[in-house]
Amino acid sequence: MKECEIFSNLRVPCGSKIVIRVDGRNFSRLASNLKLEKPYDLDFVKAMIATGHEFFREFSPSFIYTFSDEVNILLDEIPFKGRLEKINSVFASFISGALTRQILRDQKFSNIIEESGNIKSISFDSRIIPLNSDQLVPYFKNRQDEAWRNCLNGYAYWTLRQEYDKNEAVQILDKKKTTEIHELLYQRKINITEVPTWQRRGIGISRENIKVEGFNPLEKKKVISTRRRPSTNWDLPIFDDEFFRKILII
Ligand SMILES: Nc1nc2c(ncn2[C@@H]2O[C@H](COP(=O)(O)OP(=O)(O)OP(=O)(O)O)[C@@H](O)[C@H]2O)c(=O)[nH]1
Ligand SMILES: [Mg+2]
Repeated sequence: MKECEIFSNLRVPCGSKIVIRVDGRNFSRLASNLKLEKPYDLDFVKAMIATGHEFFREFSPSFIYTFSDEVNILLDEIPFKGRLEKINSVFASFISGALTRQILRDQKFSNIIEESGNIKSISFDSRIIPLNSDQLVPYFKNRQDEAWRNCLNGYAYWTLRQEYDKNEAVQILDKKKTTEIHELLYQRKINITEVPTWQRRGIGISRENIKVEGFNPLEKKKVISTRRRPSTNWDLPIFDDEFFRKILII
């Protein structure tokens, strides 16, 4: 029956970089079940970041970019001989498993789960985006624009929900321009341009050179060496060529 496995030969194009983007399935329900803070829950965000670090240790990507329930993974070296089904399924299941573990490790979340006794399993969808070198920065800029839209709309929606019900809040925001949403928030004492950078621009994980102190037993003295370790950037700039030149070459 091997001949029925008709997708098993699909492979990513040779020579291109790839991004794998995983996105949480029905995380609006998860957010409600876990009683996440709105619009941002720092404990949930930390669980997503810890998941990213676990991914880094296992698969050594070049860069991870995350906001809300999505994780963008940039790979230089294509794993599993480029087999599409294998990459998508392994990565999505790895992220689901790792996030589940991180959530269960959090005392607040595990209490909520225990009390409700009704939390559905976490799952992610996954897609592969082959990119040539000219498309890499525009891709990440596009995701960062989405993070910003998500931030603006999230603040606007949850702020209005303090005064209105769901339908009214949606209706008020319908077809509003960005400047009008800024104004709406400003009237309610929220300056959206001053909320934490990670909420507006998302969070990155990349390898950084860090100095490590060691001991040389032959010479009996301290030595400083440089290691490359994954590091979380909570204060990303607006993505540009320069940013990617630095993180991908250093
Ligand atoms: N309250 C809260 N919700 C969050 C947070 N991060 C992600 N979410 C939720 O995750 C959802 C992500 O949006 P989507 O991916 O478009 O929606 P989804 O419900 O996951 O639906 P599908 O991806 O289509 O399965 C948001 O709508 C939020 O409900 C957070 O920090 N706090
Ligand atoms: Mg989702």
